[in-house]
Amino acid sequence: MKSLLVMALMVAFAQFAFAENTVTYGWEGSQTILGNYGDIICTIDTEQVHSGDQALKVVDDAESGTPQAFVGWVVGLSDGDVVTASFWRYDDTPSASPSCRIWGSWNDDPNDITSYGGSAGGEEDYGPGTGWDLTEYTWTVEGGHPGLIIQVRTYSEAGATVWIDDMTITAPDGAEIRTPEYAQSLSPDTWAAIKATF
Ligand SMILES: [Ca+2]
Ligand SMILES: [Ca+2]
Repeated sequence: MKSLLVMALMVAFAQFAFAENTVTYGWEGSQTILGNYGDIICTIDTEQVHSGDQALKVVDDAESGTPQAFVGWVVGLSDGDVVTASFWRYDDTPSASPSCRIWGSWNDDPNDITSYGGSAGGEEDYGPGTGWDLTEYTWTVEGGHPGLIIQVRTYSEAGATVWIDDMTITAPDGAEIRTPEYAQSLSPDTWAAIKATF
């Protein structure tokens, strides 16, 4: 009886110790992205939708390079923490551009999304390019970076277009998961100042 109690306590403690926080975002409101790097145009769109009525339309606006749309931002992380993110992506050009990947970069200031701490890597797979597919990647925090930015990277030329929908981000309890909705929680002045830095 006593050992059962101990086991129950151990299970309860394990659940507490590994508690996770999961947030989803489906672009059903008016917020598009948290920020960007390079020339990329993001709008709320209804042409291709995975679920609900809307998705994020991502248009590469750069002649070369890999512009990035920042769709998630996790702060309050410590080394060893694990963050998993996924989203559905749409492209209908198998083995050819346009295509996109889920990628990450480290962020070193929870008040500044432009604070770049280096690439955090991502999922190499471009997907089948036969419509909607789910792409996912898991990062383990290292190097003392307190934040992670989750990106859509496009690999194509100006005008190439993909769609993104139904993002899920899981992080340890205690970390704060910010989706594009986070922009609404800031005062208009603060958000205008952040946007002006891009
Ligand atoms: Ca949606
Ligand atoms: Ca493609």
